[in-house]
Amino acid sequence: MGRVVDGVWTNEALQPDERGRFVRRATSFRDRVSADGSTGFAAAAGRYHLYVQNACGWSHRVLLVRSLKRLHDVISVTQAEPFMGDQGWSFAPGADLVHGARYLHEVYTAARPSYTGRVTVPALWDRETGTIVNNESSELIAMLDREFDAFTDARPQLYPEDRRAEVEAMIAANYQPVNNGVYRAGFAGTQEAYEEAVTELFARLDELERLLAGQRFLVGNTLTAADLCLFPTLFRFDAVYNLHFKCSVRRLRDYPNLWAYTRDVYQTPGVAEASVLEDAREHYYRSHESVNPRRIVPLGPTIDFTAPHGRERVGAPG
Ligand SMILES: N[C@@H](CCC(=O)N[C@@H](CS)C(=O)NCC(=O)O)C(=O)O
Repeated sequence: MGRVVDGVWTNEALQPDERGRFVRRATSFRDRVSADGSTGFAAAAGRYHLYVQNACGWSHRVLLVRSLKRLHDVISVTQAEPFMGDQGWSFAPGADLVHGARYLHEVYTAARPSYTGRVTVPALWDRETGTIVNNESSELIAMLDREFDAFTDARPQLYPEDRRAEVEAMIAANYQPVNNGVYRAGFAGTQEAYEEAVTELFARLDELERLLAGQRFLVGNTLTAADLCLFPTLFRFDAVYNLHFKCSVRRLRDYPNLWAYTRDVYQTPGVAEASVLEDAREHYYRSHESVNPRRIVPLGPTIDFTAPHGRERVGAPG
């Protein structure tokens, strides 16, 4: 995993902080697309292009919202290759419809020639101004949910007006212990940093297990953005994080409510088609040389996300 310094790709290893903890840097493209164009980036069909990889949980959130909002014909997508090598994310020949680039870092330096920082997916490219608008998944999902309604008939309420604050609070509460927690465990440089991350991760999963005994989804009984933010981590949990990142205190399948809830979200129309576990296995086990130097991909476990979840009546009145 390298980064760009003053517009030039440098291949440097990821460094934990002085206590061995994994520290995620803030992303640097933070503009917004708006329905009325007041932000300088007006929502439009065919104007924006998403760079993603199915393996990446942050990309997965954005692909889920694009799928549920049925924005397939409005926002085009380039999938990077699942394996991330010395030059970071790369594209199969011809895959990058906008730039014809070989590497994602070329797209970042096309946006900002003197860019310094990491080169991450997801990233939203604007064909009109020739730049990356935003590369922060939590902001991208809110934009896709709110700003493109003129271009789709799909109306899922991912941030219901009366519960928006609760949805945002739930997303924030799961971010550090769970979504980022698996990375903090997997990329920890000391035993202490690893244990801190894993302890917080499972404490939060235990809390969510209790919460989901009484309600179908994270914020009440309808699916919201909070579920689409948690789901990518749960979807990868047993196949990747449990083994590769040593999140091994319990498996997802050991949590009856969380496991059934994960199947329930998976079986929501639009979710399965945007969820590709094979790319995740290929990416994590093969790309992270520091974690898995021989790049051996484990066989199994086989996980059936299509098994009946039985959660239709959870939280329902009567
Ligand atoms: N804050 C970003 C994080 C994105 C991110 O870290 N993506 C990973 C893939 S899962 C990446 O591209 N990593 C490459 C790198 O850091 O060099 C978001 O949520 O969108």
